[in-house]
Amino acid sequence: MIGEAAPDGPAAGPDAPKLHLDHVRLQQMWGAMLRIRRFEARCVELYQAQQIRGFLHLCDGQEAVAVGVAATLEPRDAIVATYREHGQALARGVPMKALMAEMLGRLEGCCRGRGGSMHVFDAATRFVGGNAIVGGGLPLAAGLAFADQRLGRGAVTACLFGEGATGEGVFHETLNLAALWRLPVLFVCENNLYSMGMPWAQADAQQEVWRKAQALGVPAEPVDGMDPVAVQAAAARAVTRIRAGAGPRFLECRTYRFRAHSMFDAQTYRTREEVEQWRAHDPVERLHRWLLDNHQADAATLARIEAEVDAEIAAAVAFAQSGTLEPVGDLERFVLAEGPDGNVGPAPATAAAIAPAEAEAGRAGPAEALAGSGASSPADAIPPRPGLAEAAPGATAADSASCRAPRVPA
Ligand SMILES: Cc1ncc(C[n+]2csc(CCOP(=O)(O)OP(=O)(O)O)c2C)c(N)n1
Ligand SMILES: [Mg+2]
Repeated sequence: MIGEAAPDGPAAGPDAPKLHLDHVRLQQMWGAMLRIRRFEARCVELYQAQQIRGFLHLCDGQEAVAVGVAATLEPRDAIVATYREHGQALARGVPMKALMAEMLGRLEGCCRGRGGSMHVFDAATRFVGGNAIVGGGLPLAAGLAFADQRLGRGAVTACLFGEGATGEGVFHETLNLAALWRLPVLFVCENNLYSMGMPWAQADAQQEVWRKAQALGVPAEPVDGMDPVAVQAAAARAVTRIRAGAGPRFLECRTYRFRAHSMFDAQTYRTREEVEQWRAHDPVERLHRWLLDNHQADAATLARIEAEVDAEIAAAVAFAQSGTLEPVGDLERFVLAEGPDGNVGPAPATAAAIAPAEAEAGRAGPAEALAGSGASSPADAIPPRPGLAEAAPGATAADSASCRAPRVPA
């Protein structure tokens, strides 16, 4: 029931806090979901007016998951998402103006307009994308969490994905390693019952997604994904345990998308009746009604929040529309980084990351060096660049060796 935390599930621990939300927080929660709903509705209009191009996947119906999960995270934490990520970006705190400008492909966007709807990224809020590959975010989240763990940052990575991703091999590989190495990842599956036009009922032998995670050694529980309070309560319990070093946790948030998979979808795989039945659980409408019925808000307060949301969206659209399109001459910028000598090479972060492997490959014989390079013949192999290892101060071959054999944390 809205406003009350669900009883402790299997992912809960003895020190898990109870969730107490006052009326102000519940009103904010409603406002946060409405903000996402209206933002995306405006995106549809801009898409139809051909101001937003490419693909557009809406989370219409799934707002409670984004809002409930984001509420449990701290600034040091990270989020890894899918192509259905506008709501999660907004809930995380990616500025709406920068997000709308990104949607319109403007230089003022959070990725200079280069990411667009499916690849929203924002370093300041550790919103690590936006990923078009189903399941692609899972190993990325594990990698981030691995780095956070080794650097002792105490951060948690929330990884959100659809139930379709749990059919990918990478789901099993990632959860296995996350459990083995006790990585600080909160896995959040948004089970909206469909992968494009494929009903979950016809796709997987295990209909209860959380049991798949449980089988891989990750404590898991199902959650009402249409109730932001239930999601926040479950996520808070899980995050407490993860931060305490107990390893990953998994939530299956049972939810539904009211609109099409993307903008081109005849939706022949489901009936209008089914959509209407789910609309009775609409998280935005439901919390609105609950706030009024339980005297946690009056109509004037909710109308004021609504007006603030609309004004913020109007300002974001105006900002984006008056933004700049990147000059064609700049298109090759950021593909390769310019060095002090004006020559181009891998960007510094990439160079630092690959330096240990390059140093190692440089010492190995040709056959060994080829083995990890993906090249089929010596002619295809990229030769180690002399001097690259020195470009990454402190990076040594020993580092790369220790990366291969991580210790299980105490
Ligand atoms: C590896 C891979 N396979 C197929 C696709 C095509 N594809 C795009 S979205 C999608 C459905 C994914 O469904 P789900 O994981 O449940 O997420 P939802 O769209 O429901 O949020 C598919 C198959 C893809 N992008 N990546
Ligand atoms: Mg799905």
